Parts: sequence; structure tokens; C-alpha cells
Amino acid sequence: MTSSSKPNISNIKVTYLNGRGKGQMIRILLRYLEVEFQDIIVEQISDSLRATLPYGQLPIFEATINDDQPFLLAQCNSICRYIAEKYDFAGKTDESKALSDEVINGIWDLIVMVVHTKDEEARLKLNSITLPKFLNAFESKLTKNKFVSGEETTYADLLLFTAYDYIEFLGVEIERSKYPKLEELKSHFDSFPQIIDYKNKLPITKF
Ligand SMILES: N[C@@H](CCC(=O)N[C@@H](CS)C(=O)NCC(=O)O)C(=O)O
Repeated sequence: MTSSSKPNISNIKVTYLNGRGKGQMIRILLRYLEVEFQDIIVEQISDSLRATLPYGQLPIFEATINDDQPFLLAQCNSICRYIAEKYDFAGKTDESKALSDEVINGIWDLIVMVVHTKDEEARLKLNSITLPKFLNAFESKLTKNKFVSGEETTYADLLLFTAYDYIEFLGVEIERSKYPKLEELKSHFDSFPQIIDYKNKLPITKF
């Protein structure tokens, strides 16, 4: 899972709100890779915190590089890609990396639609058309190859697994029997002790 040479990084801190949202992708990735980090949870973004954030938003990732260089990164997807590259979980080829990127963009398109669809009629359309469209797209990738970007697993698989759970957490029912490959992916990640521990300790949050 981790690369043979030790990454030149220490004092990792992840700061996010008291919820799963965008922060969970970073937290679960670090947990899966068994990377130690400080999980900083804030109830809201104070003015003093906001002043330190590149876009005034969370999550952010902070670390020390080569023992003395502070490093700050914002934007959830950039953070996940950076961690995956650092710990050899981004995919080996340009194509595998690009397909991982594609799937992660798809995951966020779907999550954003789920989060922002409140109206009942729109919700029905989401459940009957949009959700199956996206889940079938992921399912077909997992049918073609063992993992979404090929025969080797990458962080895109872990984030897809996380999103699959998260969509249900957000109150959308998934007809799981229609997605046997996604179910297989779920069983794959649900069997790792660090993932079991992470999920068992997930606090009750609103989002
Ligand atoms: N594109 C950013 C979006 C980050 C974002 O929207 N963060 C929200 C929380 S999920 C936030 O900080 N909201 C507070 C605000 O914008 O004032 C990312 O993917 O990290």
C-alpha cells in the first residue's frame, strides 16, 4: 500500500468541519494508507481561520516537507491526488491516473446533485434517472476491469466506495442488487481493519 521509500512528509494536519462532506475523502484516504495525521474538526470557520485559508474554505491539508518546509494545500480533490501520489496509490500509468480523475469527477457530480436536490419531484428524477446513470457508469468500469481505472486499485476506488456509502447516508436509497460490482468493491474495502475502525468511530453528524 505505501511506497517502499518513506515519504518526506511529517506533521500532517487535516482541518474540516464537523461532518463527513469533503473532509471524509481525505480522512479515509489517510486512514486506509495508515498515515498518522491530526484530524482537526471545527464547528464553523471563524474570521481568523478564514484569513489563513487560500479560498476561505475547508478542507485544508497542512504538513512539513523535508523536516522544515511548511506546506498548505486546499481543494479536496487536489489534496486527495497529492496524498495518493505521495503514498503510491494514484495509479502507475498516465491513463490509470486520468481514469481515476475521471471517476472522482463523476463521484462529485453525483454527490453535488444529491446534496442540492431538495424538491420532491427533482428528487424522484434523481433517484430514477441520475443515480442509476452514474452508478451504472461506475458499475460498467468495474465490470470491464477489477478496479475503476484498470487492474490495479487506486484512490479512486476508495473514494468511490466512500461515496457509495455517503449517498445512502444522505438519505438516497440504492437498489444494491443492481450493482454487484459496486457491492464487491464495498466488501473489498469494508474488510480492511483500518476501514472497519474508521467506520465504527464515525461520529453522528448532520452531513
Ligand atoms: N472546491 C472546494 C470547495 C470547498 C467547500 O465548498 N467547502 C465548504 C465546506 S464543504 C466551505 O468551506 N464552506 C464555507 C464557506 O464557503 O464559507 C473543495 O473541493 O475543497
